[in-house]
Amino acid sequence: MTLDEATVNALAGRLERAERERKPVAKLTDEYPALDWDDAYAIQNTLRAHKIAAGVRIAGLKAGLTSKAKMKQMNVAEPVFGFLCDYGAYGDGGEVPFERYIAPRIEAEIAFVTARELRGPGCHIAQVLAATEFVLPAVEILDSRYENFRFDLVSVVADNTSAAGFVTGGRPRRVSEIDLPTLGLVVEHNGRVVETAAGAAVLGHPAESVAMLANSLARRGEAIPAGSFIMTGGITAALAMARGDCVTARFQDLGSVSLRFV
Ligand code: 0L1
Ligand code: MG
Repeated sequence: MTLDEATVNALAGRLERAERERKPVAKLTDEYPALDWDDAYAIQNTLRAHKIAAGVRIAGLKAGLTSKAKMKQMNVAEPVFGFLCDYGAYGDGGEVPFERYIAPRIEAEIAFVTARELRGPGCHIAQVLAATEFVLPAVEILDSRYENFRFDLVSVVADNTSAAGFVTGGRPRRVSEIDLPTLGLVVEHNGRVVETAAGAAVLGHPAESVAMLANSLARRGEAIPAGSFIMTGGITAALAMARGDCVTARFQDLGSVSLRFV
């Protein structure tokens, strides 16, 4: 850890303001080149504490950069973790106000809802599957608070992994009823198929993403509480959105999720 508490607080406030006012800021490592993982998660946690103090409810947790497509797109090798806010939740087929965001992108994901607490270290896929109530299809809305998409991994973690919103829908299923790694996905952008993939794109098995989240939280003495909603990371690369754009993500066995930017 390289930052003191006052700086962590000030940087969390900077990112919070950038989100609220839709005014992007320079990536934090421009000013703090030695920023490390502990600094980044401390800023993210402070951001979360500020939001909770302001009345925001935490709607879930997320893993990001969990697919080869995303890792290649971002030129990184490690997943990152963040949280989801109640004000970012949209219903299936919902209209998303474009002006709420700086430069929104979307990605299709498989979401888990847990029935029991998951605690690392050593959490693995079998424990995740045993603790899962159901899985359902989802689309994440990403919006970096950094100027011109210039960021690095630690700056992204501080900025709550670009989390901005999410849409769920489709058909919840028990994990014993489906094969998550071979589950197919088709993403349509304005009616045209632009991405095809399978669940295995997420770390070989989307449940691995949940296990890694539990193990990452364990390093900070935290666990995934029972009843958590968890987005496991984009199965495909993220797609940039413009006002008026429609997206439908069709998942094998899980139904579809759609949204429109208005
Ligand atoms: O959900 C994610 O994959 C996190 C992505 C963070 C970087 C970005 O804004 O694309
Ligand atoms: Mg994501």
